[in-house]
Amino acid sequence: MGYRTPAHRAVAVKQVRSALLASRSAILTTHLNADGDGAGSEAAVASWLRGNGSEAWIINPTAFPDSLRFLIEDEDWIVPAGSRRARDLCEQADLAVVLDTGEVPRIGRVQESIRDLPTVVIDHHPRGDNPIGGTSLRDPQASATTELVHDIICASRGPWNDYIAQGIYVGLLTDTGSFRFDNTTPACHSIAAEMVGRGVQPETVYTRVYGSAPLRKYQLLSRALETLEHDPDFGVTWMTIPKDAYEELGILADDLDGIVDIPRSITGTQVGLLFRLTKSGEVKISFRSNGPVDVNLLAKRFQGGGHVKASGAVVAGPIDRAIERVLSATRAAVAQMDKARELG
Ligand SMILES: [Mn+2]
Repeated sequence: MGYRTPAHRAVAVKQVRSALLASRSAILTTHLNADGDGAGSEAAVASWLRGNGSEAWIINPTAFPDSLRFLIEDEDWIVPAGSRRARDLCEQADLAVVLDTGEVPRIGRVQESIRDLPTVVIDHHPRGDNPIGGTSLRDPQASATTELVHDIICASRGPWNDYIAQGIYVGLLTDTGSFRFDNTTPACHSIAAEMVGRGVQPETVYTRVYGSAPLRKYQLLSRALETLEHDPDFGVTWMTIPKDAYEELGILADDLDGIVDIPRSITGTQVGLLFRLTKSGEVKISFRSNGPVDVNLLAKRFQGGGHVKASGAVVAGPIDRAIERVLSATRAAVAQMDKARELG
């Protein structure tokens, strides 16, 4: 049973492919705090465009995570936003490619740099309130943005290389929680299999992505676990990253990857939450759903968003007040869902 690009996205795949192939110099970007799918998409698109003889540069709104640098074929392609070089490259570019988000606020300061460029969006998030314009390939049915990137590269028959295959694989791996979440589709496994056939080594990739956490991550986790709380009546479990530990240990944003899966994994949990105070004194919330509660809708009530089962938002402090507000909205969402199920 071979994989084929689903018919409903075939037209958009071709439009985006044409826009990409017409570019001589493209700026690639992704959402704040790039994850495996954002960085994997950038890695694959950059190598593919370079393989076609175009220039491709990666300019992200926040620092490119050190733990994902191995994905990029040539680290010189990564240019810090706000630098003189970034400005020059944006001026010379003829296209901006936004990956793994389609919303203006999610690309932060990069929005200003690419304002005058034609834009292509490749994304699998549900459309939000502030969409980026231009040519787009958006499909929430895709398990990861790299699934869409795969379709574009297939529609062009390559050229392939190891970095393209690895970037696509890592997007699928990380966005499905290592092929566990319900966005793990036959398509996702077929494409992953194809990438292994193209030379990706699952164990090597696993070790680089998950098997080499800095000690500080677990030191932080042990402090955070002391805050773990569970409300059995509503199936809500939450945890807070202690601010002093965060600072003392020199924690980086990507050290927090996966920590929200702990409250989510407690028996009886419908919604898992992680709270963290940011440098600017706001409170960042990660939402994870195990059941029918749509945490994209829930996060939207706090001007955030994401996916049905994984989303985020940032609200004003102080943290105790933020936790109170978010918990009460979460309990209400669970109660509403339980009621709908009783009636249904
Ligand atoms: Mn993604």
